[in-house]
Amino acid sequence: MMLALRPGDTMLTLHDYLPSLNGWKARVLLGLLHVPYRTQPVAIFSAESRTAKFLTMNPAGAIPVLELDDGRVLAESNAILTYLGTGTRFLPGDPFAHAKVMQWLFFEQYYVEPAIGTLRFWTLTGRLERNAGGMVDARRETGARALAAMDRTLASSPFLVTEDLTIADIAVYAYSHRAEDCGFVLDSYPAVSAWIKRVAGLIGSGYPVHPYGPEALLTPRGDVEARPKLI
Ligand SMILES: N[C@@H](CCC(=O)N[C@@H](CS)C(=O)NCC(=O)O)C(=O)O
Repeated sequence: MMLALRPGDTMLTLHDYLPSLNGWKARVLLGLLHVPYRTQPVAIFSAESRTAKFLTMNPAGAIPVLELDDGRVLAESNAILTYLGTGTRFLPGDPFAHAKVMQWLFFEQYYVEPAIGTLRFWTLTGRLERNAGGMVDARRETGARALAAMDRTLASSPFLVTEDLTIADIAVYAYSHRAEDCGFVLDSYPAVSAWIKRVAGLIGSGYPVHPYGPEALLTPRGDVEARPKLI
């Protein structure tokens, strides 16, 4: 299978917002692959992700976006992982194992990011109270379901798909390893806790999780509130 990129072949630009763990996924894989890239910061809380120019790169108006040398652009964190991972040890070429990786990438976008990622964002930026009730309860239930599903798989396997780290682990780890930020108890999921240690050891310490800054906090003016989902 062809590599999408060879180190040194190209200079990529990652349109990113540092506290985002969706952006973090791309940063981690670029780092593990030793692919150099520039960062273009996007002030998502000042609507920089909603300008006409940005919307030509990602019609959904969200980071991360990977821009190639030739101007082509790719949005959605897990599509970026798939592109960068193609032909590398982080994405198996065998069709079944490849599809299993996709299973976990879709799982992450349905059960993990919208539940744990959103609850974490609400918790850390003062939005939890405002959304209390059904909105929060449904996400707590989905997040717990996700962690339980991961725990079942990881009870008999060191990683989600193969005997080693793949982009499935990077994607699912991103928000789940910070689930305690929004009240989940990871000790209740022993196989997940052991996997988190394993993945952290392989990723290393070079990819910090950046805290949300004051720009992300809910303001009494309410203008930030009016904006769409931000995690
Ligand atoms: N499913 C997308 C979600 C991307 C996303 O929600 N990005 C957030 C930051 S984590 C964003 O840029 N929000 C800005 C906005 O919605 O205006 C992915 O995995 O990349």
